[in-house]
Amino acid sequence: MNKFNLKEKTLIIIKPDALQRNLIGEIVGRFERKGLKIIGMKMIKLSDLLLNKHYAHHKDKFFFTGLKNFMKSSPVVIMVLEGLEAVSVTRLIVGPTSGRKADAGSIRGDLCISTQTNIVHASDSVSTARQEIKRFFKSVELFNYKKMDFEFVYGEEERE
Ligand code: 3AN
Repeated sequence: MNKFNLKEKTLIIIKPDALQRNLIGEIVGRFERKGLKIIGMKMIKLSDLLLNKHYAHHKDKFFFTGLKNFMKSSPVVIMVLEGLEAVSVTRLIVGPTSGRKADAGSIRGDLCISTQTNIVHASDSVSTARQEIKRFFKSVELFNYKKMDFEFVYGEEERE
C-alpha cells in the first residue's frame, strides 16, 4: 500500500462573513491552487442542532451564543478537501484562530481581523475531520473522480 495517503480528507466551512464579503471564490481558489482536491461542496444553513454538535467543545465559553448567532446569520459553504496531509495543510493555509495573530499569506492573516468572524473553519485533526465530514455530508455527496493535474500535483514516489 502507498505509504503516502493522498486521500486524507478534511472539512472546510466557509463562514457567513466570507459569504457576505464576497470571498467564497478567493477561498476556494486558494485551496484549489494548493493542489487540494474538492470531493464535496454545498451551501447549507446551519441549525442549532448542528452547531451544538460542531461547537460542543465551546458550549461553556462566553462567546458561544454570539458564535452560534454569527454562524446562523447567512448560509455557509461547506467542502470536503482531499490530499496528502490535507488536515495539517489546510490548517496552515487557514492560519490560527485570530485574524490578528495569523501570518500574512494565510487566509485569516490576509482576509480578517477578528477572532470570531474568521472566514473559515478547518478540521483540527484526522479523527475530528472524520466525524465532521459524517456530520455534514452523506456518502453520495462525496465524489471519487480522476483529476487531470494529479501527475503534476504529486511526485512519482508520492503517487505510487
Ligand atoms: P479554530 O477555528 O481556529 O480551530 P476553535 O476551534 O478554537 O478555533 O474555535 C472555533 C470557533 O470559535 C472559531 N473559528 C471562532 O469563530 C470562535 N472563537 C474561538 N475563540 C473565540 C473567542 N475568544 N472569541 C470569539 N469567538 C471565538
